[in-house]
Amino acid sequence: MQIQIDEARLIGELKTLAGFTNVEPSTEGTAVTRVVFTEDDLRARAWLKQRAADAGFAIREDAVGNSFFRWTGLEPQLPAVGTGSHIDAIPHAGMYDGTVGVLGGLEAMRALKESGFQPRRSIELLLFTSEEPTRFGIGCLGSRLLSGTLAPEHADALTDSNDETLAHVRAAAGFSGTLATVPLPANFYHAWVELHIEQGPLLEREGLPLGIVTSIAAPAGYRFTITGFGGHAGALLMPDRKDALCAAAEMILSIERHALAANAAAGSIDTVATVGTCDVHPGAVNSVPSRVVLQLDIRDTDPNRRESVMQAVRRDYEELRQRRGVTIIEELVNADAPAQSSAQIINVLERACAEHGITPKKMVSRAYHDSLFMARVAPIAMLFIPCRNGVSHRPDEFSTDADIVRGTGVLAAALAHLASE
Ligand code: HGY
Ligand code: MN
Ligand code: MN
Ligand code: MN
Repeated sequence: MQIQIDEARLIGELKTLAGFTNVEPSTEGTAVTRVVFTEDDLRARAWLKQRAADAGFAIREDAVGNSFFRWTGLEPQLPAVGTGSHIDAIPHAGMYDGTVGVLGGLEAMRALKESGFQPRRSIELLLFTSEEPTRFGIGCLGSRLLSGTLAPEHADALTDSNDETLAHVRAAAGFSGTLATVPLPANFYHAWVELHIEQGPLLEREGLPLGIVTSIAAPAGYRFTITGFGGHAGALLMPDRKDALCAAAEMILSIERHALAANAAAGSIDTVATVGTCDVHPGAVNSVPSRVVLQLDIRDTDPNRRESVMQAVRRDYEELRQRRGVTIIEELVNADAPAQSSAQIINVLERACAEHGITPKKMVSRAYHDSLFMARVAPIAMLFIPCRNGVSHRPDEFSTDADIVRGTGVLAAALAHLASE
């Protein structure tokens, strides 16, 4: 089935959405920062709701701000077909991560409706709250709650860098009510498909227009607080120091060393580990750091191998803790299982690709997505479009209009097949 996608409308909406941001224009590309529940996020949400209302879709928002835009099918009592993604963006990011799945999903539904297609099952577009970990330290907040993977009381107690709780921030954003109402009932969705940029280089490198995600790697997050003995950079002599930043530096290199060793031992590339933030206290040039907080993001297609890297890191930091006389507190933020796509949904995506003359690449998603948690409550798969140089989470993140339109067209065909089942 080939559906006519309105390219001008879709690309125009992507550019409009990119305008809801609060960073200075960047020379590298279209820089976007859109942190959950900030003014920019709320304005973007209001704009999107209006676009969905204009298309005649029914709108629902849950207690954490997950938004549902439903095209009611001929048999509305049947489990619906879901698609969607996120619009929140980490600081100084690009304009395509997540937004292609939300606006591509909206366009796919509109184009199907305008073609006269009538779905048997309802088709529902989702906008997930806080896919990025930027504000509350954990990714996929909305889809974790929808899938019953995160306890509501734990979620509401999460705090941001101003020490404001999710409970307070979401209420101020207009999302009140108990989070206990967020988890989806069993079999709510018949199928789930997310369209997303690859955020890696493989499709572009192989000259392929589309990928089908067969599995999503398992992400984990840890926070380490290292406390030493600080003081005057001139007067505190070296033998008397317990420099927390020097200890942190050893930890960061230990994490890198063990991730590389895991890959070497397995002859794989599937283990990745990143210390993306390092908060130094007091952070003065002439003061020996007394406390450092590191945030570790570690992922692997094999959660057992991911855990073996953590065990090796723990052995290292136990030794350095004693040698340097510092304390090290490890906090688990999240340790998630990987997700497998459903063979049935993969088949439907392959069929939709074939109808567009495309042979897709089967691939692993090393980035996590809300689909990682939707896989807990529905059969899922994902469609990837290429992104230039594999770059993402940077202003120079870029996908061509043609790739975006092609991915949206294939998504529309897949939604039509799934909604007719
Ligand atoms: O980090 C991720 O994988 C996602 O882009 N938030
Ligand atoms: Mn992202
Ligand atoms: Mn994303
Ligand atoms: Mn993601």
